[in-house]
Amino acid sequence: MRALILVDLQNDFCPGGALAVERGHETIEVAKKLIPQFDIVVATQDWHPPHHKSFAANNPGTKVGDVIELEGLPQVMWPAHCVQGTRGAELHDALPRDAITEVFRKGTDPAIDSYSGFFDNGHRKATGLGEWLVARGVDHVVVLGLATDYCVKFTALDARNLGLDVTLVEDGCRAVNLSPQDEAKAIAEMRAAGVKVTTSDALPQ
Ligand code: VGL
Ligand code: ZN
Repeated sequence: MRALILVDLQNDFCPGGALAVERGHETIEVAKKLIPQFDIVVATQDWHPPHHKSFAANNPGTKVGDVIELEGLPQVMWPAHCVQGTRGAELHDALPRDAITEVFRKGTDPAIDSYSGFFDNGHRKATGLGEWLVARGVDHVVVLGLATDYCVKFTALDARNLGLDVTLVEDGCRAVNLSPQDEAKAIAEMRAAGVKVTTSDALPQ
């Protein structure tokens, strides 16, 4: 059984948003094209409390792009984004909500970030997505969304670690690229972990 995972297709990661990813909105059209091909569609939603420790504003003396240590893990400082209950945290309006089977929220613990849709960055707590997929007989996930070099990458790698087949839809992803090579590095890392990389047109039906 296959499932489509839409990673963080939220207003704040699209142009005009608080953590806008260049051409991030172009992923929405790809998602809309693929959704009808799946019986199970999962969306992840970055869902931070206002005092989340991944925000530079909540760590005096830091600025966006700095890397600090948080709970013993390296943590990039981000602008405040995807704050619970705000417009920026909502899934993009153009997504057909009735076609999304379930939404999994992440990043709710203020002390630790959660790029992956499966676990926080320290692999301390699960979101429930893994068990939910297994309970439905899912053995293959097709992944797209925002951003390639953070939440998409860690979601795909965790899915591989859970023993799932993983296909990345490259044209359905866009990267933050804090450094210019981050997108290419992320895709190479996913490939090395056994993620198949394809395009939306080449995806087997
Ligand atoms: C993301 C940075 C911070 C993402 C989320 O969705 O890739 N990136 N929070
Ligand atoms: Zn976040």
